[in-house]
Amino acid sequence: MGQAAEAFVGIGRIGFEGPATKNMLAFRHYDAEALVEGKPMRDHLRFAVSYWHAFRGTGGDPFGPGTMIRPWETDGDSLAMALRRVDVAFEFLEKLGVGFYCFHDRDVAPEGASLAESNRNLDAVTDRLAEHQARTGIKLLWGTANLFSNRRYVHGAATSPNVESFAFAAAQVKKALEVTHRLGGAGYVFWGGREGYQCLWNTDMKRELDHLAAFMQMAIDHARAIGFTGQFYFEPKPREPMKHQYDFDVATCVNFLRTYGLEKHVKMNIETNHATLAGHEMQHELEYAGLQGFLGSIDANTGDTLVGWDTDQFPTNIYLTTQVMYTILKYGGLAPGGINFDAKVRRESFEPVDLFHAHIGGMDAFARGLKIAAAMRADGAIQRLLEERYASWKSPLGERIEAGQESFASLEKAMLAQGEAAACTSGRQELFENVINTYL
Ligand code: XLS
Ligand code: NI
Ligand code: NI
Repeated sequence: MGQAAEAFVGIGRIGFEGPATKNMLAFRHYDAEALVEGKPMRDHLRFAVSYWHAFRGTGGDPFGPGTMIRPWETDGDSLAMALRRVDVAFEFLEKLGVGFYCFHDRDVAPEGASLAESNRNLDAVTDRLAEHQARTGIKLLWGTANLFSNRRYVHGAATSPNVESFAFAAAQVKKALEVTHRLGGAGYVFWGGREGYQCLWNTDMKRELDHLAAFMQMAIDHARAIGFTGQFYFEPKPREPMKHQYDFDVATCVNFLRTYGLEKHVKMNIETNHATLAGHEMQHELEYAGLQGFLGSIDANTGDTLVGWDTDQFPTNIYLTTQVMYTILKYGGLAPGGINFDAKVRRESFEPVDLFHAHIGGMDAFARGLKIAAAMRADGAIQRLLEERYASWKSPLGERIEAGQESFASLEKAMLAQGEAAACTSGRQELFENVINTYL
């Protein structure tokens, strides 16, 4: 590994300086070693940078090409460039002070003219990634395969009507799993990409779902065969690029996994902007995954309420991060998952320093959310209000119903004797909301 030229000139290691600092290239709230509920912030949050957005994002949109100024991008999609880019990426990760990164196979290494050449490219880049991981201690939170950009995946990969698209995707995921394993990855993500449909008339949905399940099972089998013990994740998204995607939301994914007997192996990787595209709040998706035992990892970002698309913006809303961290603490944390910034700087934010501002803001927003959530839990006021709301279930009648000791007949008897149910209590939504604002 040669001595690479510095890419982010003039930017040093981002440090914790506290809320009063005037330095915008510093953390105000994220203090990696600080203890929250007895655990260092770094272990609660397990931040990861997305290789695809941070190092492959160009700022292109349907109306114009890329705008990003990246002085190190001199050599297109060549292998030499891919190797140099790894040096740049690790300089960024180290300076930012995050513990993890995530990638798709084709983010890190160029696709070759054949599968064998693509695999060779990936091996060469994996060597370089491994060297930097060993040097810095930075780890791979999860790997994945890009099964949606190449033309062969025009109709999907595991759900394609064309069998060899399925076969090629299988070969690609086999390799991606081996690389993830070699890099000690803590997890592997399945995100549908084009696994869905544009038109139901030309789609055999049952067959496609069966194929998707078979594909996942083969991936799990191969992972076990090579000794990969990381966590598998399924990442819900209702649409984009397809009109409908089979991984629509958490409830849909959980149902799919249970239907096909995959539930022991796969948890959810929940993305904020995908939750909102599905018509849910992120808190809903986290809560539902948590109560079902499927809360795995999160892709942190946010959408724009005025734009109905996956805009993948960096999260800065403290209310949102408080909801997220409160739910995560409630369900015992994310590890071996983490918080991956699946977010991109705006097309108009085209300078390298903007990558720092974006991640610092996201990390600080989550650190604040964590501190606020912990304060709420320590104080217990919300928990007490919640218990009060359900207090009637602590009555002998409530306890008997919850214990399965009542029936329609016995309940009818009780209500006939009484004539009317006891008056309902107020929901106190505004009180709950006001209490939450006392912590912000
Ligand atoms: C796209 C998805 C994707 C996954 C990984 O919308 O969020 O980036 O996280 O394939
Ligand atoms: Ni994502
Ligand atoms: Ni997304």
